[in-house]
Amino acid sequence: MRVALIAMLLAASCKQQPQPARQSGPGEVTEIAVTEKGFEPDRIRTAPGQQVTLRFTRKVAQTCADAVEVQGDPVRHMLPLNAPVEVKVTAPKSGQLAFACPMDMYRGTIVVVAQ
Ligand SMILES: [Cu+2]
Repeated sequence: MRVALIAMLLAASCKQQPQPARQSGPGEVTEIAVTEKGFEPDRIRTAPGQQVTLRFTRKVAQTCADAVEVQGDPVRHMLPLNAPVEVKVTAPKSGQLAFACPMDMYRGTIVVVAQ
């Protein structure tokens, strides 16, 4: 609870600054489409240690990205066509967290940005 509160306060105190386009805040869901180009967006910024919900929706039938795997998560999340699948991840304290299709051809990155 305390961590969530601090995260909310941090988010509130940052309101004056221009927000990056794909910032994922507390409790927010980040929509990620799977298209012929791969994951869109493929870069999501978030705060250190933030819980992030990624909602993947596969929009193309012919793609090898019919599932997604998140670094450090042993679960392969299947992505049925046009059916949103929510994947909860916790951002590391710094650095990045990668996600990719099972063959590691299409990739995305969650970038931790210190607030
Ligand atoms: Cu692939």
